[in-house]
Amino acid sequence: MYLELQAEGYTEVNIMGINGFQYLDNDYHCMVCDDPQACSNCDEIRVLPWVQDLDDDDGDGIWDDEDNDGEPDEPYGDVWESWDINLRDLVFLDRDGNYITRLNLTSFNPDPTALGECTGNYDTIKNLIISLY
Ligand SMILES: [Ca+2]
Ligand SMILES: [Ca+2]
Ligand SMILES: [Ca+2]
Repeated sequence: MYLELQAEGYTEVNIMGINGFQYLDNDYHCMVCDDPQACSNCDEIRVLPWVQDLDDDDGDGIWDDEDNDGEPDEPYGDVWESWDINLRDLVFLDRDGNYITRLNLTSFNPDPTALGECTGNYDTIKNLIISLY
């Protein structure tokens, strides 16, 4: 969708992923598909940026462990916590960074070939992005 929007002239649209802090140690290679040969559910390297949320209240770029127990002081990262994020939430911001809305992709399959009640989800998302442009 990102590449489609770019090709259609919506060159200032940005889409990025923010990995949950609680998934810090999970393998991310299939998510970003940096090695398509190693992953069965992706065919080509993905172009969207993928960043990692942290619990980093002191802002030093390292997750907080003030009590030195080797465990994070808070279970959720700062972005996921402050935005009350659930896994697979897709959050829409306008070009000024204002929150517009969100939907959850677990129950809203964005696959353009999706059938049944998911038919059209891809276009719904794309049209929402274009309406915010
Ligand atoms: Ca925090
Ligand atoms: Ca820190
Ligand atoms: Ca700790």
